[in-house]
Amino acid sequence: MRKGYILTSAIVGLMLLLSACGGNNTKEEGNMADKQLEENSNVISEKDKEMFATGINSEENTPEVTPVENETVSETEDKEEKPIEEEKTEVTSAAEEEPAVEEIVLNNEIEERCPASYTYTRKDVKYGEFSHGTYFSKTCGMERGFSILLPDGYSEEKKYPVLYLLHGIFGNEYSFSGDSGNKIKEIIGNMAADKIIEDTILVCPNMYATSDPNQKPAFDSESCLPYDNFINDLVNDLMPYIESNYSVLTGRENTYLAGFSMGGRETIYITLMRPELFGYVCAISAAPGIVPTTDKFMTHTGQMAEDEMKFADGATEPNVFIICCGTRDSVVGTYPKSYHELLETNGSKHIWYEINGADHDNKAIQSGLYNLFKQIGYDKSLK
Ligand code: FER
Repeated sequence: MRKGYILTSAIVGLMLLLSACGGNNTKEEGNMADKQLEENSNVISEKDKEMFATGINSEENTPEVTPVENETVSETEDKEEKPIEEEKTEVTSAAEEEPAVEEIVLNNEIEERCPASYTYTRKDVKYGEFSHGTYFSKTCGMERGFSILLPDGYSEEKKYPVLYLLHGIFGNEYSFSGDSGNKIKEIIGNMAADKIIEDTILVCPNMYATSDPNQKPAFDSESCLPYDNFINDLVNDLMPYIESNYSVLTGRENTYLAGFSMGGRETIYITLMRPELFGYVCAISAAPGIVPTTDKFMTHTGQMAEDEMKFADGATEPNVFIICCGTRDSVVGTYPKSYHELLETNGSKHIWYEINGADHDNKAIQSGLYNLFKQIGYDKSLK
């Protein structure tokens, strides 16, 4: 019996794992990106592949789905295994139970973990829906896509702040919207429901700003250039498009920027280059390459020299500039910490924190976004 149970569990576990990994590939482009990854790199482990772009970490995700395995135990199973039934009831009800809404004291303290009551799908909260749009990019000379999450009840009568959220390497505009495991929809909706933030629009661009439709990302300098070119597409094409086609509040107080990994790296770069545009910023698990270095993937020529990694003298700096990373990040390691140290040495104000036990994964993404919104809420409550 035990063998049968283990085998069934293993098969179901494998199926769940595969479907979780497929979550970020709902569109053809996502699959293409994975294919490209296979073709372009022979140094990346299977585990690393899953985590690029979206922060899906199958090892971290697996325990969350294990309770379902128990449901596959056949009725002919040995009676001695009865405790499994109890476990099942217990785990299922625990999974369904809505976490108590924690009494939120709105202060500016960083919390390592996003509380469960913010990642949870609450029955009394209506969440926004993602949709897809396109804009003409003068920078790239072509039509490009973005995903947008409008709050429930979005109305032209109101105006909303906007968060631009940048994906990881090999990602695209579907990387965040295609992964329900990141709980971004829930975090933004729950924090707005609790009045920590205003109803906020989320825009997820395609960060690969190339003018050659055949160019694809890879771990070499030339293939990474389009990521560094995204600053031009964002500022000159996407932001003006969003601002004239959606009901948004403009100006740095209402324009936020965040990104994960490669998106975190570009978040820091864009913030240092154009600090007057973004009032609230968070770079999560930022990838190497802002300054020259060689890591396990490639040699980076760097976007700037180490002593240039700072805000220009007299620049308007963001009200909040967070840099964070998991303590167990297996992809970018201590690069985010080195960015913090460089900024500190160069006298550029920011908040640095580590997420204990988090890898290059959704836990880090949830923590970064939660803390960004909390800091926004606190900062705006003082005004
Ligand atoms: C690198 C290490 C990590 C790199 C990019 C990454 C371009 C990005 C990882 C991700 O986006 O998940 O050396 O070089």
